[in-house]
Parts: sequence; structure tokens; C-alpha cells
Amino acid sequence: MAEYSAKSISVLEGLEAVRKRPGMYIGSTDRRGLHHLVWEVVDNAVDEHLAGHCRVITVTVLADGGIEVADDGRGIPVETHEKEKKPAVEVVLTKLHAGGKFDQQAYAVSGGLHGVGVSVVNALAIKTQVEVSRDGAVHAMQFKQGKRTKKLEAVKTTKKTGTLVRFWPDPEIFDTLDFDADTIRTRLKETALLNPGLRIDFADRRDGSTETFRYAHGLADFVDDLLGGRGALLSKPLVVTREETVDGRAMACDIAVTWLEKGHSETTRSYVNIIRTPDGGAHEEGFRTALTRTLNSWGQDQARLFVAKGPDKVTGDDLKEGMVAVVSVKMPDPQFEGQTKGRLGSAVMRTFVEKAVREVLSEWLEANTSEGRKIVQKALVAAQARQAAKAARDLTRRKGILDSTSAGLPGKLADCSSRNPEDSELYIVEGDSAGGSSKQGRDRDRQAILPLRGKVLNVEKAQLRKVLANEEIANLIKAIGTGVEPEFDITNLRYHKVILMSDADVDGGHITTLLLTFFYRLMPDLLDKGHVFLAQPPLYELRRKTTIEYAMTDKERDQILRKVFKVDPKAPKGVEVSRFKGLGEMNPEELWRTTMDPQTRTLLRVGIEDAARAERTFGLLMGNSAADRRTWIEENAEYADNIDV
Ligand code: 0RA
Repeated sequence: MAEYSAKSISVLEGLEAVRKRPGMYIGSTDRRGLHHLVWEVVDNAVDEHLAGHCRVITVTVLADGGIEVADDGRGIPVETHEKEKKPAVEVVLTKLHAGGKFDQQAYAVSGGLHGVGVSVVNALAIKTQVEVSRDGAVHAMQFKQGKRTKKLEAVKTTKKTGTLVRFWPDPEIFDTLDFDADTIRTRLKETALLNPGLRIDFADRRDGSTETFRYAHGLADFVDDLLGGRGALLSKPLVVTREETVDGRAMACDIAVTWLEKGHSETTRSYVNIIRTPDGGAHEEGFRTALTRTLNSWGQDQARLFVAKGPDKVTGDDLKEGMVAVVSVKMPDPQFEGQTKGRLGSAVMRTFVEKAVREVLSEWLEANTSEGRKIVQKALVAAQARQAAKAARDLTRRKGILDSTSAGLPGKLADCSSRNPEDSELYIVEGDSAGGSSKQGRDRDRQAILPLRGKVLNVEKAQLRKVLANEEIANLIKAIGTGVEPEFDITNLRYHKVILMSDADVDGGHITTLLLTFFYRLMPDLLDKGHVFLAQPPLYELRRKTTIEYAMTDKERDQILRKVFKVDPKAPKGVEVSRFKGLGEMNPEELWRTTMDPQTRTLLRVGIEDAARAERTFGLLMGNSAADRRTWIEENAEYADNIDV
């Protein structure tokens, strides 16, 4: 970086313009604008850090509502400015756009609102005090509404260097003078996360609180922070760092990325010269392109483990699911685009980031094969779900299900007489014979039955999207009434309890898994709001004379034999132990008594996490001779709320 002196500071215009139209310089005069003043001064100090001269920045909200920002940088130059015949620091504080001249090889934060400079803060403050430690002394001066009230004066000696700016926003300008500690804290934390090694101390004298932000690992720490305790797919984030001079311009990119172990929401933060780019742009595009291309071609090479052809190809959207990433780039003179200038336009950055990510990721994948597979696997599940969701949407559109005026209910639905969704239940029953006995055994007022044909739903080896394109599922969507995402509308829900009732065997397990995957993908709110349940038909009936008990598991059977019948489970004398083979075998009365009577039944409420697990199981079940439903439910029962309704 070039040496600075007073003569390299250029001069543009006066501060009257700023006071006349503050919005032009800081966006607004509300809370947001007020806080911009702080960012402006802090960003100047961060520039000193980026130039390699500042290690600690201290930000203090004073007891009287003023703000103090101190850094241990070089200090704003104090010698006389040749042209202005004033101390350089005075020029910096009183002339618009006057600042250090950064040459093309360097990058700088260039100020909070795109480089308006600390003079804007001075113009909009009722009082500003500056203390520059430099050349062996502390040099102080003071301003009012941008006008000098005390000339620069060396007030004491010091060996240190640095700049301290203390200001009180002008009540004539701002709608509010109330600095929000949380807003400042969040911003300072973000600044520290983006500048590994930089320490930022924050103090709020109004309540005496203090905090220090310092992150040694930079963006990896940032990603951890964004995870907020949620489990990550990778043992540690993938990190890409590169600095290079391209056509004489210094470019840098720092990226950290991981994925949520569970969950689909995407969090990507991107920055250019520490300025947030909420609308992304060239740097994000380069990152995504490299990610998609590299992972796809690597996945295909991996002994065709991830068959990436045709519709199963991983797209950028699939990789976005559950992604948590921070993309921070630096370059001189970045071009911003869009209405709010929130998008990076500079195309050189796309190429630069793409190349860096491609090279680093390729190498990383060679060394971290199993981690790489996890990423591709997750994206493939997303790809499949995306295709399934599209198929289901196309289907429901075609059949006019989402059109609330064509309210035709499926013929197979045996509806309840109640029209109040709150006390209505829908039993989704596998198989015609179980459908028959549940229709007879139910409480007709409140319980509706929708039989689904097991045969049609034999999901083995079938793709989710094919399963969803079938008539039975269309009936299900009609019966529930809400439509599917993205048109899903919970206010049209026809039953507050949607209960899946299927056999405790492999087929039953498949159907349950399929239905939960379906709900998870296309009606997630239904799960989130706790409307989905699993019925729990018993496995055993235990009978002695008029005493009848039911057991859900082998363990429960033995417990009941011991505690209720007081017999040895190994030789249950006088007790008839019979095993239910399937729902279809129970007569209507038995089905009511064991599984449907709200007084005695057990329902498992399925949470969104259980369904997420079902979705993963669904992948495993495809083409696999799978685990039996009971094992599956036993595993899931730990997580599902075991509630008696
Ligand atoms: C102009 C030139 C130099 C530093 C600064 C401004 C500067 C400004 C601020 C604002 C807050 N803290 C600051 N620290 C430094 C370069 C000085 C040199 O070459 O020694």
C-alpha cells in the first residue's frame, strides 16, 4: 500500500449539502440512518485494520447517548494540508469525500454507506471530538454541526498511535437519538467475524454492559455462528481462501461453507469489502457455479455411486438446501447493481471466485471423500423431492384440487358428519378389508375413513414422483383440503387430526414412510402444527375370562402378564395370548376398542423431525428389502410425543 501524507488527501465539496439533504448521504434520518453514523466511523477504523495497522477497535455508547469509536491504527494525519492550509485531520472531518486515496491495487471498506466518509458524521452531529495519537502526541479538536469549534492542539504526549472519534447526533436532524445496543452488537460481531484477528470491544455505559468480539478462525467461526447450534453435515466447514492480482487489481476471496445435517433452509451471507451484498451477485454466482459443477462431475466419477444422469443431476438449487455459507470477497472499486445497490456486478469477481472454489474444492474432495459423498447424497435427496413436489403440483393442478370451488370429495372417503375440523379426525387406512372394518367400527360423528390401496402404494423401487402421481394420493389431498405447497393453506384443513393407520409389517412401514415423506415435502405445516399422528394397533391381545388387555410390544406383553395377570410370562397359565396379524383381521368392534376409541387408544404425534427422518428412510427403502415398521416406529417413538388422546 502506498504511503500516505497530507497531500494525497483529495478535496471535493462542503458539508452544507449533507445537512440539507441527509437522506442522500446516510439513507434516512430514522433509526437506520442514526446507526449508519456508527458504521461509518467503525468502517474507517476497519480500513485501518485491512491496511494492516489496527488490532483493536473500541466502540462505546456513552451514558449521555454519544458514541465513541477508538482504534489503534496510524491515526489520521495531522500535518498541514498543502492546498487547504489546514491540518489534514480537519480536512478529513470537514470536506466531503476527503479521505485516504487508495490506489487500484488496494481495497478498502470504503465506508458504511459506500464511502461517504467520516465528514458526513461530523456534519450531522451536534458535537464531534477527535483525538489523534500520532507523532508523539495526542492532538485534539472539536466541531459543532460540521464546523470547527476548537483548533487542532497537542494536548498531551503519547507513544501510541490511533484515532478516537466521539460524536453526538444532532437532534435537529434525527427522528430519534436512541442507539440500540443489540443492533450495534450484531453489526460489530459480524465485522469481527469477517476480520479474523481483529478485536472489537463494545461497551454500553447506559447499563454498564461490555463485550469483546474476536474470532481467530474467521469465516469458519462465522459459519458456526450461523449454524446456531444446529448440527452440521461436515465435521468442519469447507474453507476457500485466495488472494491474487488480476490485471493489476488485488482480489481476495474467503469462503466457508457447510450444510445442515437436517433441514432445508439456506443461509448465505455475502460481502464485498466487508459491505453486505444482500442481493448476491457475481461473487455468489461464481461460488454456486463452481460448487454445482465440481460436485456433479466428482459425484459422477465416484464409481457411479451417485448416478448423476438425467433428472437425478444435482442442480444449484439442490445444493442450496440446508447450505450455510459465508462468501466474503475484496476488490478495488467494486461495482454495485440493482435498485438498492445490493448486488455485486463486477464480472471479474465471478471468474475469480469460480476458479478458486473449483480448485480448492476438487482438492478437498480428494482428501475428504466421505464428506463429499454426504454433500452429494443430501443434494440428491433434495433433487428427488423437488421432482416429486413438481409432479404432485402438476397433478393437483390438473385435477383442480386447489380450486376451492370444485370441492368434490373422493368417492372412497367415508366422511364424518361433523363439519367442525377441530373435532374431526381422518383415518388413513391401508387396505380394503381394514378400511371396511374401520368404517363400521368408527365414531361416525367425528371419524372419517380414507382407505388407500396397499397394492397401488407398493412403493418398492418406485420413485417418489411416480407414487405421488397416483389416484390414491390425489384423493388424500382432496380429503385433507389444504392443497400442497406452495399453495398449501392450513385454513382449509378439514380434520385437525390426520391419523395414519397401517399394519406392523414391511408394507405398512413402507406406506407410513411414504406418507410421512409426502407430508414432509408437500404439507410441512401440517406436521409442524402437530396435526399428523400414527395410530398404534396392538400386537397382542391378552385375555383371561372377562379381563382383556392389549400390548404394543413384546416387552409390554411380558409386563402385563407379570403385573396384571400375575403370571410368569414364559408360562402364562390360564391367560390366552393371541397375536394380531394385521388390521384387516380385527373385527370392527376390536378395531374400535384397541386402536380408534379416543378413550383408550394410543396415538403418536409425528413431529417435523420424525418426518425428516422418514424422508431419509424413504431413500433407504427405495429398492431395499427394508426394515420392518415396528423397528422403525420404535426408533421414532423415542422422538414422537407419546400422547394419549
Ligand atoms: C487518512 C490517511 C491515513 C489514515 C486515515 C485517514 C485514518 C482514518 C481514520 C478514521 C478512523 N480511524 C482512522 N485511522 C486512520 C493514513 C495515515 C498514514 O499514512 O500514516
